[in-house]
Amino acid sequence: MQKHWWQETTVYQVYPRSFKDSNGDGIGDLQGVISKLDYLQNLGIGAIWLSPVYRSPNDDNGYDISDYEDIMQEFGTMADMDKLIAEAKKRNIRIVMDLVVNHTSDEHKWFIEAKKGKDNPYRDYYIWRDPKDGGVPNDLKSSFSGSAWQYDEKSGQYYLHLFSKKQPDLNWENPKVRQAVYDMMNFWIDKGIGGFRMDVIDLIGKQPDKEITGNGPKLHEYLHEMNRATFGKKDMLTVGETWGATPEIAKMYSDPKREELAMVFQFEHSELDQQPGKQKWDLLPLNVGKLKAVLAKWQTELGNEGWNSLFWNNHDLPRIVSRWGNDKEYRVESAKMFAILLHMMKGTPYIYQGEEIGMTNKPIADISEVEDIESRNMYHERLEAGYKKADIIKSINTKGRDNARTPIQWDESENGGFTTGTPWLAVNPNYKQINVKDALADKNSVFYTYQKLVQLRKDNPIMIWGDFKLLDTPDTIFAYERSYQGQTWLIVNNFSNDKQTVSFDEKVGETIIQNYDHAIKDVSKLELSPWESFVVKVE
Ligand code: TEU
Ligand code: CA
Repeated sequence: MQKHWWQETTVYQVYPRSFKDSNGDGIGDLQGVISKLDYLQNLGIGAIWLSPVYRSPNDDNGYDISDYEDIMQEFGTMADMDKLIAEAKKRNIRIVMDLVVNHTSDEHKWFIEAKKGKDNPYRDYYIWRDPKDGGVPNDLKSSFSGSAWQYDEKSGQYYLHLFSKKQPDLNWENPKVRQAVYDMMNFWIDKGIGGFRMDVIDLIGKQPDKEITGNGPKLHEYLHEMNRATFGKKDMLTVGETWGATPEIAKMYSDPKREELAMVFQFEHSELDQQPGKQKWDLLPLNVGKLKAVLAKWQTELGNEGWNSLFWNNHDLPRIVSRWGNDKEYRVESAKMFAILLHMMKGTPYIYQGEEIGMTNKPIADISEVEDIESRNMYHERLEAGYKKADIIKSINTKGRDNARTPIQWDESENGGFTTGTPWLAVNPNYKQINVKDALADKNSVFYTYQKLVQLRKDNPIMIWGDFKLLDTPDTIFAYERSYQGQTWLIVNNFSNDKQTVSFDEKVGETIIQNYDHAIKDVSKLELSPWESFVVKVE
């Protein structure tokens, strides 16, 4: 397999709205990102996945785009964007743009035209259907609650929106839509970006009349066409967001021979703490044994026909240290364990902003504190359906997207140094204890574990190319080996609040990284501390 920069690098996701506000309006912006590039360079990352910065009315925080070739007013200007790309480049950081082309905003000029009538040239850019028996065309549901069909008085037809009604789905069967998307991608490629993260890309092959949304029959044909028309010859980082991927499907996207994408985000591990067949709000405790089985399967099944992306967090998921770690007694230990466990696996690691200092979920007491459209719509839907308010709030506190969207805590000053104004979403009140400034000043902080992992990746090809083998241990211990060119590393993680004993046959040498400071010499009888994690060379 040919080697690529995007296999060797570490990616950092910036959610610009919450990263750093430069002008006191309470909203993070591009100048804010530019002002923190030195910090990111110090962390060592090689690419930034930038959540959407395009012109948007912000019904879904920029995932509803009204102009793909312009910048959201609150975030700055195209000149700021060009500056960000150039300043990042000076620091060997590539900018990976978020590509949201399953849908546009209803305020996009294509949709404004399309709404004008059935014979408008843009009508067929979207998906319109006649009513059925005086109601919606079929039972398709929106991810943000309710029907996926919205009635349009003027034409007497419904349009499809798999997300909010302000996010009408594009009609990928229309070749003009596809060409318009490719032209737009080339506009950005010409600016010197490093790639694309492709929002819900597995939905573009949908067949609404058959109620097929994910993994439609023409999905891979479209992606191959996109590859050829845009980034194909440019060695870019392209990562598809694919909720419904199995390893077999992932290989279809990322087998180099097929000329589609570099890799995908798969979410199988992320759905283990919800009741099977239900929604993420229907909570279930994590079974660590299942998590190990799922991750090990993905580690081994892609072989040379695919490449993994590794992540615990993003702007849609609760923070890992609160979700599966212990953000109270063992915040630092468990945050470091998740870091080591993830970065030692095979694939390209992604760090979500704030993860590198062990930021935590921010609990809310009332729906008035929630900004996210997904949580708000679910709240009202479930209230009407008779759920108890306390249970809904519990689901939001456990799984709601605002958990990961609170502003970055830069220092101990008011609003965590994120803004001098009123933040668009309240800062987590723990900013006095958890912030970047303190993390940088403490050589034992979570930050330095991340920094070290990023550097280790640069120095040790075994981390990138080594084979993965899960070791047979009790459920609460997640242990595996990586092997490359005659060398083996042993990675041991105690996934629990309790001490654990475990033994391995290996003779071990040098310690590569660990989250406690006692020496690791003999692994034949180990007593692991809570959330202990270490990596040692096998002799
Ligand atoms: O997310 C896709 C998606 O399906 C999420 O809404 C997901 O169901 C949920 O948040 C998981 O808990 C992408 C973006 O990442 C998300 O921010 C957007 O809201 C969505 O697409 C629509 O563009
Ligand atoms: Ca601002």
